[in-house]
Amino acid sequence: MLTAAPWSSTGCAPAEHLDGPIGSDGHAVAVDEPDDEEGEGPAAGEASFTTREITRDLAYPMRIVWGPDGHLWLTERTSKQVVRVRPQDGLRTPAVTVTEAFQSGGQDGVLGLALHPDLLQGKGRDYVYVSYTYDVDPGAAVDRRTKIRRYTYDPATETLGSPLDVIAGLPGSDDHNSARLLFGIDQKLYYTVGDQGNNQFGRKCLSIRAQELPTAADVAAQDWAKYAGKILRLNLDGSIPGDNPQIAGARSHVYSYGHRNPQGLTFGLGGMLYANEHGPKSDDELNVILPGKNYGWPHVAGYQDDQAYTYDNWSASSPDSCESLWWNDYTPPPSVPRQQESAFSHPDFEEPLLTFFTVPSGYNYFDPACGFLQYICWPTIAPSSLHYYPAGNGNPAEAGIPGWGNSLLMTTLKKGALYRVKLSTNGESVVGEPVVLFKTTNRYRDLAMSPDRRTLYVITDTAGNTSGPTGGATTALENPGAILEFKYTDSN
Ligand SMILES: [Ca+2]
Ligand SMILES: [Ca+2]
Ligand SMILES: [Ca+2]
Repeated sequence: MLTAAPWSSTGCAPAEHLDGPIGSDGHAVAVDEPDDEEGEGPAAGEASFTTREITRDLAYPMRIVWGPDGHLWLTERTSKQVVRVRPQDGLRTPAVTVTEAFQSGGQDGVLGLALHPDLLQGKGRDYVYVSYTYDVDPGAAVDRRTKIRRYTYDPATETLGSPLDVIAGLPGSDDHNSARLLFGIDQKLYYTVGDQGNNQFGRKCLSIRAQELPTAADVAAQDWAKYAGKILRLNLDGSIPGDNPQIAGARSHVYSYGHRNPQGLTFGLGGMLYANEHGPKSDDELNVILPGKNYGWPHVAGYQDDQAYTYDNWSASSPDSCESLWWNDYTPPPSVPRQQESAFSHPDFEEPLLTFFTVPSGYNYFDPACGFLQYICWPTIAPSSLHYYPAGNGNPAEAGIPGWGNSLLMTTLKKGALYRVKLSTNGESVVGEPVVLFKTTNRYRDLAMSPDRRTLYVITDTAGNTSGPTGGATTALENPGAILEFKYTDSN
């Protein structure tokens, strides 16, 4: 069923949703950017797109990918389903319910999704990979872990069956699971594991393990507890690739470490791997991921600049025990040890390519406009996905959207927007300022593209907090649990 959005089919979102200048007819005016290296002219701005809500009221969609069957494949976190959606009319076909999945909190359930590139290619590898949290405590208590499972798709019944566990016993939490699953161009699985939300809120007395590395004994015992705050690289059968980096004397699934909450992961030109991750109050990061490198968390947020971040380790509180303390997001009690970023030193430390956003020390994080939802007004934007937008290589059929070639696209939860970051020709640096597009009163969770890369599909959270249409914070989402279509039209 096609549900019309308040702003659908007009080819123009209401002015209050747009960042750019508004023309006399109320439509946004494309903002010219400097020409890119290919001389394509100005990059297409949001005035060049029509918008449409394909469906809504999905059960917290987490991942959306374009399938070879012309359908959009999604995970729904709270229904525990993989669902296929026909983009023309929003028709939904559930492919499987992961009954073993456990979901009770705000960030657990059925999460990651990756399609094998041979899916529906007649090669006998109709495989779909899914990640989810499950409960290993047989009693009333809950003890989450995460599993990556492979299913086989049967096009006759349009269902996923023959479940086969790729890896089990990964860290699992109700917070900061990250859980982006990517099928690599090297036929490996890449998977992000967040810091589990430790050292904050209700988990303030659990230490962050992002700097802890598995030993050979851990690997032999298949003890994956130290995989929190890591990006993993796995063989398709779950084993450890022989060419994974040897870090601190042991080879494991760990590809990179020192991560907080990396929700975006994508391959760029020449196989370069990029990730983004949520910062604390400042310093969401965009990183180039290199094997064996240390991305600094929790000792460093963003650049190692001692600006507006210190590592306050609640679990090490003394003499007052952490359990006796009240959580405070701004000024911890004096018993909590505080470390400046400059106190950290590591030969494999990598700084980010870009931050969203770094603020000076002494920055006042309190904004009365956000009331009790202060975090919505913090400088971070909560990047929720990352997608490489390739250049067309001179082929007009692959030209995509003018000026967008060799960019990274990232969705954000706060401010409900798509950020487009132009890369340099070698992909190792950023060109100009990020461009903010398609801003609505929603939480954008992930993005898929049509094969011609001219139509973008964005999924939104079913509920939650985001930036209000005129600033401040709101819980009133415009398109809850929706797929929004942004279709490029070159008629402008
Ligand atoms: Ca239990
Ligand atoms: Ca970092
Ligand atoms: Ca910093």
